[in-house]
Amino acid sequence: MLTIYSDRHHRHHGNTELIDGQLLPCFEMPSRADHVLARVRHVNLGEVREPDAFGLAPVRRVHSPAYVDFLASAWSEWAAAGRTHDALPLVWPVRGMRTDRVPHDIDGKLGYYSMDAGVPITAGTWDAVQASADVALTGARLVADGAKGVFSLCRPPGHHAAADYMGGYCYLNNAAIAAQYLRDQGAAKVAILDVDYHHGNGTQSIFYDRADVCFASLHGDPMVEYPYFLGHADEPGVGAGLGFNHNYPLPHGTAWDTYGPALEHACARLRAYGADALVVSLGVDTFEHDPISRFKLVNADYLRMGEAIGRLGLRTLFVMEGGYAVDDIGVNAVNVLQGFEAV
Ligand code: Q9C
Ligand code: ZN
Repeated sequence: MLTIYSDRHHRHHGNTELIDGQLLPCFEMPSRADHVLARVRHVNLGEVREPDAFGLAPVRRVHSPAYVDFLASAWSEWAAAGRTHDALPLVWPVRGMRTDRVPHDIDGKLGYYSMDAGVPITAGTWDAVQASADVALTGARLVADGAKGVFSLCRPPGHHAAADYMGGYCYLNNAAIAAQYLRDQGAAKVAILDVDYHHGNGTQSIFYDRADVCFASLHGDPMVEYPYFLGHADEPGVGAGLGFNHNYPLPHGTAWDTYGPALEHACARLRAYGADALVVSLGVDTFEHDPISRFKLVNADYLRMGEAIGRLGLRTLFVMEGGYAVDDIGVNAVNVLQGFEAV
């Protein structure tokens, strides 16, 4: 399988994350992608190729112009305000507050365009974020041109980012941008399967009212897990999109005996949908030793996961999302790809 990778992801390296009341080093760190790339090379998965530059037009097919402009200028506005540490949001417009006016001040903008504080913006973030979208788009073009399976080794991840907000380590929604690109290249129907431990709230919200992209997600139950405010089973889609959104909230402690049947159920939905192509949001934070997650999948389960995806028989783009057990992230992600290829 071909892997698309850019080392420009190194330009995004946040310093600190507020978690459990503590300021800790960011779990979403550059070594994550380095370990996955090392594993791709170790098992000779296939050629590793640099992304092409697509510019912002395919990004704007998914994200609002104002949000893209915000991302592009956030660091320079932050630096112009005299700040030297990472830019981070700290106040949000919740129930009853005004969202019809975008503040002029960078602190107000950071809150307006985010859902949480897990999104440090550094001097190199926008460059890395654009490279990550290009990695997804390059893979999508290869799939559109007929490739059976391609791995877009994206970093930073994307599935928490919606049309006009960032969150959960995500800035641009790489999987959504790729899915939209596949549509624009002629695929009538695109399926998205999100196996990251966390609900793909951004992807769901982007396609929630659409029938041309069907979204299925397996994740920690939002009653007890981030992102808390989306991802329940009773979110079927709206309008034309009714019936094209499928959530599988699963309890803490979920192991393969529960996960496998849920995955088969999700795959059956996507099979019935009759997609022309599949995008997989490939997070491996479902792993038993993931430091911020509560599922119990083991290394070999990722081979089974890849086989189940492979049995769909669809042209498939794998887009890297989460996974924070750095020592195992490469084995687990590449196991999915090898399971897929073994079908
Ligand atoms: N107690 C992705 O996997 N914080 N994002 C969770 C856990 C945010 C994860 C706190 C996790 C975001 C792409
Ligand atoms: Zn995740």
